[in-house]
Amino acid sequence: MANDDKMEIIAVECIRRPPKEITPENVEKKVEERTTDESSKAVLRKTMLEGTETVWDRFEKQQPPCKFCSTGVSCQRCSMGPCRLMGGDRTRGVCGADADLMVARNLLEHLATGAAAHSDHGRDVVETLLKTARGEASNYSITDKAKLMVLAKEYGIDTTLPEMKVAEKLSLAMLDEFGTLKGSLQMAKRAPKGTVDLWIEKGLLPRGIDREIVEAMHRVHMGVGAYYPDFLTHGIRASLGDGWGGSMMATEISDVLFGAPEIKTSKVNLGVLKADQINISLHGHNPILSEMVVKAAALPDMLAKAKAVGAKGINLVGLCCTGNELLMRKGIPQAGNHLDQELVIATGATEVMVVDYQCIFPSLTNTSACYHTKVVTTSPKARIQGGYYYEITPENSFEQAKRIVQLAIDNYPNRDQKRVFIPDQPVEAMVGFSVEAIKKALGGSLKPLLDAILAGKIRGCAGIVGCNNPKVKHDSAHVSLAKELIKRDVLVVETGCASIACAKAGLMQPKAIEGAGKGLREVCGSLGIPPVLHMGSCVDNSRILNLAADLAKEAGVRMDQLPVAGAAPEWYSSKAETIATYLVGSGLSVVLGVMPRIEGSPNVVKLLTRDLENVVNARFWVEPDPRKAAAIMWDHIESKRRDLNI
Ligand code: XCC
Ligand code: SF4
Repeated sequence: MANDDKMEIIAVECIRRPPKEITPENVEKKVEERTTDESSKAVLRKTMLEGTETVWDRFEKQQPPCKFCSTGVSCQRCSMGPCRLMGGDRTRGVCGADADLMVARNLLEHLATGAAAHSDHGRDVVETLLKTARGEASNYSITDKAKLMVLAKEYGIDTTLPEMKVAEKLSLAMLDEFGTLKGSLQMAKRAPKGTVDLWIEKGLLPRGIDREIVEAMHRVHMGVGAYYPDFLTHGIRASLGDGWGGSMMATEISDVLFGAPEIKTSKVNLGVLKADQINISLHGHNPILSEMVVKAAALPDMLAKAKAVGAKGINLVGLCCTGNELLMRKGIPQAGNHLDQELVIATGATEVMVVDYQCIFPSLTNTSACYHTKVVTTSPKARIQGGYYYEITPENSFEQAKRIVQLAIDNYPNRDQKRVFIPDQPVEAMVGFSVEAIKKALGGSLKPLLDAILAGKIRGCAGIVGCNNPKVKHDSAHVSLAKELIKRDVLVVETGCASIACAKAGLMQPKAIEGAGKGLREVCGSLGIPPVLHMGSCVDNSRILNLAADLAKEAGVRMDQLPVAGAAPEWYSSKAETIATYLVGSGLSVVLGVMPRIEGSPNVVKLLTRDLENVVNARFWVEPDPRKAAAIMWDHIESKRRDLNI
């Protein structure tokens, strides 16, 4: 099968660790240091014995990191620099920027990057709905009609119009909100009135998604502002535009197209790959393509072709947030999270890894060169040297998905069965906890949850979100933090790679209530649900916002008054910084497990960890130890309870 002629495949090399570094003793030691997940350990051991380079090896080679960069006091913004603030008489860049400005400016740039990534994904989804409505994307249809109508009402669209007309008007209204000539984002008004009033008072209400991002990029240019707190306020506004705009659109419109998730059971960890089937892993963030691969792989003639090459079937597995989208809606098994991506290839059992965008290691094609896996890129925004490129559009996605499945079938005979190793114990997980599914489980509204909180059976809720980062032992902080919190009767909701970590650890099974406190055990036990709920992908942190907003409205309080806290124990990406910032901006305080690059400015640190409280009634903490982080969150929840007299 030829690659699309738009891109020539350049052969890339398998990168190997020098064999001298590997001894039987250090393999075991390193495996134990690097990950807590048993299935990841087993395949990581294989990569080390085979000498295949992984993210952990590259991380070691980067140590020690540059201390100016890691504390935020380096700047490459203009060509009078680059500049570093080295202390002594070197406390300003060439332009005169001091540490506070450098750190604040760098941070705003990260926040804008994260907001842009989520929101551009959101726009891709909304554009797909627009094309569907106009009859230009016949592979897609409207699955959740009720949700379409709810959104249409919210946007003031006449719901008596024909369904496709409603969908067209809704997509156009949403696309309008990227630039926006009107006042502010429609869905931000889902927040309780007290919270919206606070945003208006503090000048934080986002005006338009792209507008806030463009303004951020303007502000970080040399010689615009030099009053560091302004950068942080604007960072909150741009982040709120992501949370209540771009990300929320991605979530809501994906639900309209593919259905709001419902509670279901599936399997997770590297053991979901199958030795006797053709394995295709779906990696990235956007469900627009992966939903089509699911359809294509189910075609009877594809199964026949798979059998013709000696395979028993076609097995689809998810990775990262594309995986979360499919797991939540379709129950497609999830092979792993961020740090598992190379391991999926290293099992030797993956015929094709399809990627869309975000969190995809640029070196995946090098990893695939060590095995028989073919990496297929699909977005013009995210091609990778050495990968196949099958460009996906809303119009051609099903045809391209069929080509991708065919590529996997054709590649199956190239698999070297002697090099295949698949860990044998996938873990069951109950998933699919959209706000709609949670309400349904509770009998139609959030009132029973609120009552349980008021009665003190559940002390409060915690959102554990975000990535993996080789600075933290893979999955360890997510899992320990969740365990500590449920023990204290705190209901945990999760998204992204955090949720995959806890699913792999068995915390998303109803029987995980054994580790919960008495009250939480009773509530979850009577509903037959786990104490740790999977709410979806990274953009689905908007579901957490909606849940908190609904709960606050049910209780008649602002969001910042809720006994709720957030955490990102193993975050790495700018998207996670943006998520944490829109949670804080919405009144939900957040503990970060990895220090952001801000330590070079004690003033910025103080602003984020203390003074912000006076602006949005919420703040950041940084605490790498998950036990201490749990204690911080618990204290916070208890203090909110006291303030509410409950
Ligand atoms: Fe990426 Fe969403 Fe982070 Fe995982 S959690 S490493 S951003 S895949 Ni959102
Ligand atoms: Fe140096 Fe200022 Fe240019 Fe940054 S903006 S590189 S601090 S001169």
